[in-house]
Amino acid sequence: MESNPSPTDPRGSDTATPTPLALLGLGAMGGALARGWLAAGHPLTVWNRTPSRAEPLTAAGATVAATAAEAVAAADLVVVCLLDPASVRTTLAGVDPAGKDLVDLTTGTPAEARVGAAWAAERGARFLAGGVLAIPPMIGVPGAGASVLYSGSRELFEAHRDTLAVPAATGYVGTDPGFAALHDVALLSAMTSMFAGISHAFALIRGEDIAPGAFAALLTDWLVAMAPAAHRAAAQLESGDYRSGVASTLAMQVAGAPTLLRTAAEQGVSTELLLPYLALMERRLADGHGDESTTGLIDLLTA
Ligand code: FVH
Repeated sequence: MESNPSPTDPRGSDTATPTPLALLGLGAMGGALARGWLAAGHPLTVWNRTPSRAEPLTAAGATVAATAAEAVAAADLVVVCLLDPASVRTTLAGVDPAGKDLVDLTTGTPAEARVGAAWAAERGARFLAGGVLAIPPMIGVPGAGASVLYSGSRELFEAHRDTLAVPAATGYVGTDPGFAALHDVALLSAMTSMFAGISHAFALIRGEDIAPGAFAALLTDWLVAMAPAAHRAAAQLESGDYRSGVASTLAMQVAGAPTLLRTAAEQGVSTELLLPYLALMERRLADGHGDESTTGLIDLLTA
């Protein structure tokens, strides 16, 4: 585990020494990355399965390769940003990556990233996996908050960190090539549950004389105020003591849950997003942990 995986600030568009690189994949994300490196003056060779997607980049200075193999041959640093691990396998089949520094930003599972790393190692390439924490419009925009968490070859990361930091801030989370994906998916999973909560909250107020915009401001402030719960959970996981510093016990939260359900019923809103979490809380309470925080639910999920 790295001591400080928090992404560094983006280096900006003009501080990295121009480094030739190749990019496979010019979808929404790949295209945004390409524009970031080109704007910063990095010589860029691009390849995309559908060649027409590369055309707009030629005006910005990109060299278009006819094949993935040709693109890989064009630079020591090769970035891959394709739809999924299967498309990466298809694209790299028959490509010789020997001696290359391969950076795969394609979203996948930790195990899939480890398979990619093994594939690269068997062929004499260094490998770094990256989990992109951004949507395309954030890429290359200072202050927009785009970041990429990397894991795998630390030597590769150190050698190219300035170039990698051009389109998005960088963080390094360990030598295990699966860790970038694990961090990425863990964060995306938390985001998914947050989106579920936002959906339920808006469903409750829908049809009432409440302005969604005004409610959104309250909701945002509330979610930000509650976010430090992650640090409290971390401290309890590290200490193993789920009772320390508990402000809202599990018993209290289970007691309050029927109000959430009755309100949903009054408003004609489905409880399908709430019920799985409430059921987990009830199970933990039934196991005799009413005086703890909800950190113990993690024990149930991993049992
Ligand atoms: N866009 C986003 O909001 C998210 C943000 C977080 C990270 N994700 C991941 O980034 C990867 C690329 O996503 P994308 O947004 O660029 O995706 P698309 O615009 O759909 O472009 C897909 C590219 O992959 C190529 N491709 C698809 N299948 C194949 C294949 N069998 N062989 C070769 N290339 C393939 C596709 O080519 P084409 O359709 O233009 O010919 C695009 O270049 C992804 O892992 C996200 O989860 C983005």
